Amino acid sequence: MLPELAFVGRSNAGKSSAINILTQQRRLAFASKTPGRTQMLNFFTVLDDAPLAQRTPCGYLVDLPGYGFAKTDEGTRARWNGLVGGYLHGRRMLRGVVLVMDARRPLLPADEALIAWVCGRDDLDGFRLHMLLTKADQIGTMQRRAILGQAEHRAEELPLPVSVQLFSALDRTGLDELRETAAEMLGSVDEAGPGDQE
Ligand SMILES: Nc1nc2c(ncn2[C@@H]2O[C@H](COP(=O)(O)OP(=O)(O)OP(=O)(O)O)[C@@H](O)[C@H]2O)c(=O)[nH]1
Ligand SMILES: [Mg+2]
Repeated sequence: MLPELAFVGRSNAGKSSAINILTQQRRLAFASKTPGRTQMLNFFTVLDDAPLAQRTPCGYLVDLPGYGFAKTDEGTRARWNGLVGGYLHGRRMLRGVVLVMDARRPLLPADEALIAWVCGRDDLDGFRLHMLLTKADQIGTMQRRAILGQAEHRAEELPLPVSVQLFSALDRTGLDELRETAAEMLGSVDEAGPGDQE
């Protein structure tokens, strides 16, 4: 069994886009303009950074359906709780969660509910949370600073190690940082970092 890193967040936050950029498999995670597009757990294999022919899988990035989109009915919500909630709570190979939030609207009640869900895991030992403030291309420098500060402040209050960063799938702001953090969270830290080789 390989370690897993789950991308969670509100619908339309940019989870699939972040995974696409990270794995550079543009169409695999089905980024979409329609909120609620991702409906199942999608697993993407991460390869180690051995020379090309010798690469082996070292973990999975897991693209999860979003929560909190407007048209959610009871059935959809129950399905989400069962599928995603069950996965986040019980999955032993899950090493951490990347909480993807639109930098213009971070830490909404649905995000806080997700944080509470993660903090309720039986096994928080070695578990990490990474807040990915995405669509940073949509805001200016001052706002970026303020939002980063706000998220960092919230991070300090939580009972597990939390890191925070700005990101944009559009202009690739923060891509290296995300790549390094994902590798660390999967436990495959390497001086060079995966993806540094051509
Ligand atoms: N400007 C900007 N748009 C982005 C960025 N990342 C994603 N988007 C857009 O936001 C929309 C939603 O992106 P997705 O990656 O499909 O979002 P998701 O979180 O996977 O959504 P669900 O699967 O519905 O939960 C798409 O129109 C993307 O093109 C970004 O960094 N900047
Ligand atoms: Mg998606």
